[in-house]
Amino acid sequence: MNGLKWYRAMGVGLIMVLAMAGALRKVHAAGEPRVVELTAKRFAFTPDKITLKKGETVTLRLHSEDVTHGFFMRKLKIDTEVEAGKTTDVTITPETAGSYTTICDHFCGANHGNMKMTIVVE
Ligand SMILES: [Cu+2]
Repeated sequence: MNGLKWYRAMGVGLIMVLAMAGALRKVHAAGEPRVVELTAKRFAFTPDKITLKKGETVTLRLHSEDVTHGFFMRKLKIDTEVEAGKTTDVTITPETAGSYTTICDHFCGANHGNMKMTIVVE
C-alpha cells in the first residue's frame, strides 16, 4: 500500500467511527428520561404542583436558590437534599396513581414546616 492510499483508508475509517459515535449518542439521548425542573426557595417549591404519568421515568431536577433544602416523599422513593445554589437530580418511576405531598425535610428556617409541594401521578 503506498502512502496516499494508506492516508485515504485512515480517513474513511475515521469518518466511519465518528458517524457511529454520533448515531450512538442520538440513541442514548432518546432513551433519557424527561426532565422536570423545580426550584426550592424558603419556603416553597416552584411549581408547587406537578403531574407525572404512572410508569414513566422522569428526572426531577431541583435547584436551590438560597439555603440547603430537603426533598422527601417516601412512597415515591424521593429522599434527597439540595445544597444552597446547587442542583440535584432524582430519577423516579412512579408506579401507583395518587396525590403525593413532598416535603422539605431539612430545617431551612421558621416556616420550614410549610414547605411542601404536590406530585400527582395519573
Ligand atoms: Cu426548605
